[in-house]
Amino acid sequence: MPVPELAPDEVAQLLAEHPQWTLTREGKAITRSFQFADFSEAWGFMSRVALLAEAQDHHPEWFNVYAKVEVTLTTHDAGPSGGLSQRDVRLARAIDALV
Ligand code: H2B
Repeated sequence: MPVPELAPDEVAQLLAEHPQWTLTREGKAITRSFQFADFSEAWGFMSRVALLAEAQDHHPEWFNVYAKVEVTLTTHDAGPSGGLSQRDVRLARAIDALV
């Protein structure tokens, strides 16, 4: 089901409220890097994010190596070919509340 893409002022508000996230993929996604003490902490974080993602039916793209986790949020169903939506705002907010 198509989801509305964020308007430019909504993207600006997202970045202002979540300064650790940066725009990527020509403004179609946001990304944040997390550094933990070790793999166990990183995996614990990923497990908690996975539960949030399932509850929100909105799933991150991510990369993990040992204690580092890079999270990218985008909405595949937004606009004609994917982009940012309120689903990404909601998940970014929930992830930020975890750390
Ligand atoms: N996650 C992300 N990142 N984008 C989506 O468009 C998306 C999703 N769609 N998780 C969901 C699942 C969709 O396929 C279900 C059917 O609502």
